[in-house]
Amino acid sequence: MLTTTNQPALREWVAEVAALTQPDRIEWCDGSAEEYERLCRLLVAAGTFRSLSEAKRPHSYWASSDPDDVARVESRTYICSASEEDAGPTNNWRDPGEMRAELTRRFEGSMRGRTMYVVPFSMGPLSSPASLVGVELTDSPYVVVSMRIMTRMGEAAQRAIEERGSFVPCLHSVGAPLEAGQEDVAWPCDPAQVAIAHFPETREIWSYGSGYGGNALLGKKCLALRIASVIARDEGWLAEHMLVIKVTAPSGEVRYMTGAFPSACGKTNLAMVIPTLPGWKVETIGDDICWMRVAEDGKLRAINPEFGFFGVAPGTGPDTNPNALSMLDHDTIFTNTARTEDGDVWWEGLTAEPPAGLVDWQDRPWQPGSGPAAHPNSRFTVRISQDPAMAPEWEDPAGVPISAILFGGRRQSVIPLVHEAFDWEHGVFLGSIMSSETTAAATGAVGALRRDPFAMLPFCGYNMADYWSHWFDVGARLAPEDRPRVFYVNWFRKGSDGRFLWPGFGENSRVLAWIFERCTGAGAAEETPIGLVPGEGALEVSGLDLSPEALAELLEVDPEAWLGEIPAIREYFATFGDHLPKRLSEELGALEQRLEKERG
Ligand code: GTP
Ligand code: SPV
Ligand code: MN
Repeated sequence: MLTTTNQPALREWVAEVAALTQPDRIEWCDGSAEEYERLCRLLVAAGTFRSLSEAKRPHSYWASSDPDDVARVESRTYICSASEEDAGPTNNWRDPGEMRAELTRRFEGSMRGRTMYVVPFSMGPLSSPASLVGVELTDSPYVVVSMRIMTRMGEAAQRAIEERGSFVPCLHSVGAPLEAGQEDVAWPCDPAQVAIAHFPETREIWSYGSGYGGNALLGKKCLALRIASVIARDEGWLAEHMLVIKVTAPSGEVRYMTGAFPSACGKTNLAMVIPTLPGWKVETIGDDICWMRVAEDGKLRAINPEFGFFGVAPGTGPDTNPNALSMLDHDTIFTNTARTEDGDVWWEGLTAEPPAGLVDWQDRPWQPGSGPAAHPNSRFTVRISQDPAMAPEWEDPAGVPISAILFGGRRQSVIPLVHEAFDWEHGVFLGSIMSSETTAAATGAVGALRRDPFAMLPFCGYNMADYWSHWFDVGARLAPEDRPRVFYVNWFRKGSDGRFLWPGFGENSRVLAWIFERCTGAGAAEETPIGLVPGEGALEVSGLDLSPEALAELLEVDPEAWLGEIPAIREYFATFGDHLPKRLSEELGALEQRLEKERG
């Protein structure tokens, strides 16, 4: 077991935080299997974990959170840059000095009666200079075991930190100190006082009050996206909320693609999709976060900085995502799913019929008709290595060269199944006007349409308009032939009966095949005012149970409906004032003109 460090900055910071938060004990985590086992046993004893049946799902656990701590809390997520303008109109800004003072008060004594764990971790392969290393100080053993799955955590990461002499400090407390003799609860937290604060200039993260997901596993959204996006802006690369896949055509030719879809809009599913189109193969590089750099060979190359998946359980079934199901067979932590009588887990979509004798995500007997048994944002935490579809090169520190970038979201109308940008600049425009119906991945309304540019609305650590400029700048450093093609997909268009028009999941491979062929020059496209759509017969639909009318509706570009979106986009762009890249207003004007011409 590690006991301390020769790294003065780390030693001092740990001592400082311990003096502030007053834990009973400090434990340095080495990331070993023994440590993981011990903490899981401790979580079982505390009632946070239940062991699942060894026969059904070996070495797996079920946790049920506090009902007020079930998702990311965007309204309490702050970017504390020195200037408010740097955070921009899409972020909650707080003055760094004031936030620090306020949080210092909250953290004072917040770990009393608990253990403070020192969790060194690396986002990205340990050997790679492109990796970012951090240390999370947390009073939650649930966070520690989750971080061991989600990141490269422990002794080797600590050595890397000692060699580099720097790290991103990530302070986390569930905010539930225990007084002497006070009994603990299964899921300690302080929902009323949640705050997830980022200090971009000093590259620090302070998270208080929540033990769930992106609020608490600070390597993921907080470091690998919000802080990393700021570092990427300064250093000339891209930190993105994107899946990364390797697509192999029947010819054996390979292309790599990334995809930015908002939370709970299909990244994990597309990352491990099994194509229905014969001869095609898709393998996973990453399912949620991707970092891209202009490499020495002139290509835009992507790595996945994560080590695990924190994926949405509901909807994961044998017909939708069989690779995920086999990956979840063992060594998985489930949070807020339902539980079966025989010591297994269940969620909506796992089987057509719920098994008898379920308990719901709050550990109460469940009756049909009483609402979902699993929380809609219930999730699995599992090592990437358990995904049977991982591409062998997924940990290559050089990254994979990207040929196509997909944007997407949930839109029941207007947006067609797929369209392609005319060029890189138009592609950046498509990313900037993305909108999607909200999901259970964040607290608040579900199904409300909102702008979510590049699927980064909750994750961009600086002014969104400056982020768009940054995308233009990165594109300008790529030779035209090395610029990835940009596409916009929508699996979620609905017919007049309110049902999804497109079967989705494995059938999405048909769209991937068209995108692939656009990249190799083989795919036919037709020009519309919004971009290029598959030409007559270019989208392989044979064998699909899809009427010609439904297909027409899926690919329809209605100029009237699109013109209807323009004023809202213009208004949205105006909120960025003079930070808005001029090119984006020009793209908007050009789109409007093309639409008016089409309407006649
Ligand atoms: P985060 O982890 O929150 O970033 O989400 P994600 O983007 O990885 O989304 P995920 O793949 O977990 O999918 C979220 C939900 O959308 C699940 O319930 C899926 O079953 C559903 N879903 C994914 N792909 C499709 C699709 O092609 N069609 C339909 N109808 N639903 C889909
Ligand atoms: C998301 O909300 O985009 C997630 C889940 O990937 S969480 O890690 O909770 O942010
Ligand atoms: Mn995500």
